[in-house]
Amino acid sequence: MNSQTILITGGLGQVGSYLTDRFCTDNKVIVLDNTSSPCRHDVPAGVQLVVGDIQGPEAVRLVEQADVVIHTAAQIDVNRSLDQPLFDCENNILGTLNLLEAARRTSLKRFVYFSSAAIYGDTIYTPIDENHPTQPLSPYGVSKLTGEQYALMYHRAFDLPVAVLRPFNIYSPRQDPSNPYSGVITKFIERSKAQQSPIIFGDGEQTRDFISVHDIVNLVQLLIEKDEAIGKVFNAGTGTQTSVNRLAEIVQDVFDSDLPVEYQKARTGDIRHSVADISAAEGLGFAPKVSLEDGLAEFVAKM
Ligand code: UD2
Repeated sequence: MNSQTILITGGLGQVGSYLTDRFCTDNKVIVLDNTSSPCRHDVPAGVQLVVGDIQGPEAVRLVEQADVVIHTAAQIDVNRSLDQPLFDCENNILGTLNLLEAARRTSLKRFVYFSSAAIYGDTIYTPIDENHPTQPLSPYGVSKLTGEQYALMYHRAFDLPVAVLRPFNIYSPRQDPSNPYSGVITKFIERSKAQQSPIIFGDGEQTRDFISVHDIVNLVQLLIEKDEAIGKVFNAGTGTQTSVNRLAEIVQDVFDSDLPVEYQKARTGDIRHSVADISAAEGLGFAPKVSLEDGLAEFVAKM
């Protein structure tokens, strides 16, 4: 990738911070972040940090300077979206639209939009391909889907070179453990560190497609480099489904723990099975590289 000016919205967040780390060595990276994410990181030397909102005029100015926009900034808490749907809508829909509208007047090389597997809602069939019905179960799912629709419409109507990513369950050691809604991997690791049993909601036979943030970064790089990605949506998963019971076993192996697992009542609305069909991403040359075992070992190495 030749050196470019890359604007990363949400560049202090769990995913944005890894994108910043990867791209800042060969590019000029500008991070726009409102510092609402509890996962804060030192911005690497040479990266410009602008504290501000994606809905504001500052965001417009920064989009105008960029060759590439990677838009990860969002209200990401599903439960908060249920409590405050207007807040979710303003951040995720109006914020995205503000960036797209600024991008429309530029000659951007790529606008990468971070959507979510939450847009699919209940699983009708597995593996979930990009044509699977979209029936979101939360305002968050609706706002992510609406953002996608706007982005793809800007491609069709205004020729904006948009590419859309639909991540499944992303994990990384930078996910904030104090957030009650952080992912199951972070939860299991935190409890194992404290020598407590993992808590499993339900029978543990529900499955997820857990993808390391490093594989997400690799896929984003392909979305920027490959023109075939323009105007398309891509699941970001590994194509492998892992049950929560199996995950607990792997975490316990990593921590060399034999504490019995604790079972509690299943979460209301929990999806039973989720696994991505990643053929579209594979068509761009994507292949997930980080196994769950290796990804979890990285948590221990960072302790
Ligand atoms: C993921 C996303 C969420 C939303 C949703 C849409 C993450 C962290 N969350 O929720 O933002 O997009 O997908 O479908 O990626 N579990 C336990 N014990 C725990 C914590 C969780 O058993 O201590 C179970 C939980 O009931 C679920 C599974 O683990 O069956 C995964 O839970 P999660 O919160 O990591 O992610 P998920 O898929 O519910």
